[in-house]
Amino acid sequence: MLFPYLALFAASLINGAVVSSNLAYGRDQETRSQEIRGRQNNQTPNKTCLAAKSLQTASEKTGQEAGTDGIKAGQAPSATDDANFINFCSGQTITNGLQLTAGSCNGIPMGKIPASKNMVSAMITNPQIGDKIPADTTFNVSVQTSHLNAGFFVNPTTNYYTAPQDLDNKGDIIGHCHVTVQDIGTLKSTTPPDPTTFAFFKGIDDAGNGKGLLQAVVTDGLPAGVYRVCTMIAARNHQPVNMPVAQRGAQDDCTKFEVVAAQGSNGSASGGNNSKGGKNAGNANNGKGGKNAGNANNGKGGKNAGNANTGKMASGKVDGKAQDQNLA
Ligand SMILES: *[C@@H]1O[C@H](CO)[C@@H](O)[C@H](O)[C@H]1NC(C)=O
Ligand SMILES: *[C@@H]1O[C@H](CO)[C@@H](O)[C@H](O)[C@H]1NC(C)=O
Ligand SMILES: *[C@@H]1O[C@H](CO)[C@@H](O)[C@H](O)[C@H]1NC(C)=O
Ligand SMILES: CC(=O)N[C@H]1CO[C@H](CO)[C@@H](O)[C@@H]1O
Repeated sequence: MLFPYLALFAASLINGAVVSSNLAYGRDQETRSQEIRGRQNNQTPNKTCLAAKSLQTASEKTGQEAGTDGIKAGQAPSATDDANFINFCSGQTITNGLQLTAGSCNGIPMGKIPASKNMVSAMITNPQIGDKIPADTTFNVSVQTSHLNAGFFVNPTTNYYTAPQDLDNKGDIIGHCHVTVQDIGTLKSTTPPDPTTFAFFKGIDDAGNGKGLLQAVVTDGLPAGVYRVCTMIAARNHQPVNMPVAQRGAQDDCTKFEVVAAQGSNGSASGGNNSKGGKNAGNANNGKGGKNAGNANNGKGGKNAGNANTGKMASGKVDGKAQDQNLA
C-alpha cells in the first residue's frame, strides 16, 4: 500500500503550503482544520484551496538569490509568496467584477498565455497618419488585427476582470478590441494626454469581417482638432492581453490625425460677407479647432459656424462617455 501512503504525504505537503499562507494572513485554526478535513474526507480537494498542480514555485523567490540566471545591476527583487499570492488581496477592496474608479485589488489569475506564433498584432488602417477628416462627419476607425479571436466581451458592469485570459482551439486569445480617441492639441504634442478624458471610445463587440478587420463607426464624427486614436486589445473579461515573451512587437497600434472644419461650408452663410466668412473658416481650420473651436466661433465665426460647432462638440463628448460605461 505504498501508493496511498505517498498520496497522503503529498496531501500533507499541500496542506502545509496553504496553512503557512493562511497563518500569514491571520486565518484562524478552525478554518484551517475545516479545509484540511474537507480534503481528507471528500477525496476531492476543497475547491477554495490552491491545488498542488497549480503551485508556481518561482513565486517563492525574489530572482536575486545568489547563482540565479539573468541578474543585472539595478534589478528589483520580486515580491514573494509560497501559495501563488492567493490571499494577496485579503483585507483590501476586492475588484469583484466592478470598474472601481478609486482602485481595487484583483486576485484572479492571469490565465492562458499564447505561444509566440499566436501573439496579437494590430494596425489601424483608417484613419491613416496625418489624415484630415471633415469635422462632424461620420467616419470609421478600422483596425486589422491578427491572432485575436474577436467578438467576445463579457458584461463590463458585473464581470470586469472576473475570469482569466483564455485561448481558442487554435491558440489565439479570445477577446475584443477597444478604440479610444483623444484630443492631443498638435501632431507633435509632447504632453501625455489625460487618460480620463477622451473624445470617443468604443468597444468593438463583433468579429468584424471574420479575418481580423474590425471597425468602429464614429457617428457624426468629431469636432475640429488634432487627435490620437489607439487600439486597446483585451481578453474576454476586458483585461489587457498577456503575451508569452517580453521582447516583441506591440499588440496595440496608435496613429495621429486631424479633423478640420469643412472648407467654406459656412462661409457663404455669413450674410453674404464673403471675405469675412472665409477668414473665419480659415481660423477654425488652422489648429484653432478642437479645444479652441469655441474661440474661433466666439465673435469671429459669426452666428453661423460658431453655434453649430459648439453644439456638436458638447454632444460628442457626452456620447463618448456614455459608450464607455456601457461597452468597456
Ligand atoms: C472549504 O474551504 C472553505 C474556505 O476556507 C470553508 O469555508 C469550507 O468549509 C471548506 N469545505 C470543506 C468541505 O471543508
Ligand atoms: C464602417 O463600419 C461599419 C461597421 O463595421 C460597416 O458596416 C461600414 O461598411 C463601414 N464603412 C466604411 C466606409 O468602411
Ligand atoms: C462685412 O464686411 C464689412 C467690410 O469688411 C465689415 O465692415 C462688416 O462688419 C461685415 N459685416 C458682418 C456682418 O460681418
Ligand atoms: C449654410 C451651411 O452650410 N451651414 C452649415 C454650417 O455647418 C454646420 C455644421 O457643420 C452644418 O450643419 C450647416 O449645414
